[in-house]
Amino acid sequence: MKRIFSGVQPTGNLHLGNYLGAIRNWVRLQDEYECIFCIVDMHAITLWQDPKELTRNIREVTAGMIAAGVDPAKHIVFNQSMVPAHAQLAWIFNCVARMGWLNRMTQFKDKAGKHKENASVGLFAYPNLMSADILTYKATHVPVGEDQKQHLELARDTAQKFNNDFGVEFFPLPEPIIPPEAARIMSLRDGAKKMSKSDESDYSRINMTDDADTIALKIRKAKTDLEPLPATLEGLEGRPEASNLLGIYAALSGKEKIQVVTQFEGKQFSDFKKELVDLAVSVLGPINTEMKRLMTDTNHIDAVLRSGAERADAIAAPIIREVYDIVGFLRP
Ligand code: AQP
Repeated sequence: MKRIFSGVQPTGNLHLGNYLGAIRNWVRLQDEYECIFCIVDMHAITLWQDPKELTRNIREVTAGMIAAGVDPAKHIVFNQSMVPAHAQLAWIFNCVARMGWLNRMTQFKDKAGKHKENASVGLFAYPNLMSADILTYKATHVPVGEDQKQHLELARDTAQKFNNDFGVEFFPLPEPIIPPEAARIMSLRDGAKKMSKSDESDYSRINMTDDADTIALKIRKAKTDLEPLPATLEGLEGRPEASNLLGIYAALSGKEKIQVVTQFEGKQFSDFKKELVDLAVSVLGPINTEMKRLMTDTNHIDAVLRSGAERADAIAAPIIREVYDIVGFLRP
């Protein structure tokens, strides 16, 4: 069976972008693939995380995934640091991948900002850990958004170089799955920036933990322009905030963006926003309620993660043993 690996960082609350851009697609892929869904806590610490917050976020992200429809009984859900294979293979890949490859990664440039000398080594080597995440399970497919394409290319290059260096056909070259309706959700405060967990302003995103009143308030306060809504998609050019809000409506309703443009042609934002609030609350409300219920029983969440980690380890550990043999390490 085709195997998927996909991950989400426990760097804060899950938000609408994570849901529409990733988790909703994971739920759909569960029927067709054997899925490994990972809360990538080791990636999270490439930027400073408060330890107590990190623990809470690992549980909350798990609860959010399950509340959204990820099935931890049928598929594997666990946090990365519980399975040693990720770190073990990442080190080997640190020695396979080339500095030049990592130097070209745009996400490092974005996340390190102006002060690259002060960035952690982990942030620079992050793509090698991502390659290890995928290849330690010999995953055949990886669902990717636009922003992750470059990392998947690197994973393929690393797998290929490992195979060439050691003269083996060991790692498969993982294929991307680009979801047909991959939505890229932008900040509610700035249509040019993606909605992000680490944005300082909580008004920039709709969290999956937000209640109906908070969702309504954030949508009411979302940045817009002064024009009424246009009649065509071309009319959204140069209007990133309007385009984003209509895109959110389309993604939540399962409609094409053009249909939504036609539906709200000539309307004022105040009218459109009321409809968007109703829609967002109707989709996110049940997820929110279930997430809160799950968070009242952290023992259950921890048990889900432990069971997922055991199953993940059962796949990864034999692969790592083979890798060690290929590399020439003596092992216990
Ligand atoms: N705004 C977004 N629109 C669509 N998809 C998004 N994803 C994240 N933001 C958006 C997708 O969610 C998955 C998990 O992302 P992640 O947590 O691993 O890292 P990220 O992409 O860096 O997400 P954030 O929220 O921006 O986190 P921080 O602020 O910590 O960097 C991925 O599939 C991602 O594409």
